Amino acid sequence: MTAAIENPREAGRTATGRRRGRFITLEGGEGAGKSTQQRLILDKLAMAGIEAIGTREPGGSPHAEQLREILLSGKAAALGPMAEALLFSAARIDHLDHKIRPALASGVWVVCDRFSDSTSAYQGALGNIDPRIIKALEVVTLADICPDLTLMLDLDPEEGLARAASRRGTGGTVDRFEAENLAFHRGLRDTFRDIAAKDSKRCVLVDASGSTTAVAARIWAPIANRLLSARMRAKLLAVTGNDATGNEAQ
Ligand code: T5A
Repeated sequence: MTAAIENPREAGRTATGRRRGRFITLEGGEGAGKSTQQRLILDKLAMAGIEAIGTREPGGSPHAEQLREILLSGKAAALGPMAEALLFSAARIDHLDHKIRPALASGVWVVCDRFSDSTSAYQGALGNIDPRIIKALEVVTLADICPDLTLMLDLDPEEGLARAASRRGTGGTVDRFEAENLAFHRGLRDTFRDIAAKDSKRCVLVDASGSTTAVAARIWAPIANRLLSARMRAKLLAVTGNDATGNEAQ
């Protein structure tokens, strides 16, 4: 027996021999279109014959959803950014343990609306927490997990906030972070761009302006190019006539 077979995780295989699921995260400012694009990615993965689930942060598991309510209502804001970072991390640990890790281990792909880069940006950079502390928190929280691909949706914050406001309509309430001023949201955009530039192996910066369809095409190209096998692309090509890598059915 070879070492690779003895250690299925290292070989990218699950214990049953199925390939480990891929982990895609969507990051960016408020109203950049992450949830919209997550739905479109899941549709396309299904067409390529890939079993995938969508999830979100904060939240995604029952206990993490309870923490989401506390965090987004602003009840934890008075405790300061460090306490908020710890609460986001606690939610993430539960989410990883109960949803993300089991899915990936069984060969299911996971598409997550926000993940650890949001803690780096919102609590770290804008909450002025020392990057070494954020890094240490990440090591403890994520352990063996790292996204295979992070799509950073880049949009003028004024446009993003306007999109979020128009979706909310007149009845809805603004959450804890959306309520921050424009300077905060501009700082966020810079921080996400910075994260993408520093970790280009994992991250792709995507222009999130323009129509939903135009953004979806920009998003799908790196997924197809980086994560899809030839068999998956062929299936997509057969179903849609286009695999988004420049190939078209004859
Ligand atoms: N947070 C989160 C932290 O501070 N630290 C952390 O560690 C984590 C994980 C989460 C909040 O928590 C903070 C960040 C956030 O403030 P949330 O409600 O999940 O709160 O907030 P967002 O993730 O920002 O979700 P939004 O729904 O506001 O933004 P999305 O998902 O980026 O945007 P989406 O897809 O819902 O679209 C918004 C509207 O725009 C339209 C949609 O139809 C919708 O109406 N739209 C477009 N319109 C025109 N053109 C396009 N291309 C469009 N795409 C979408």
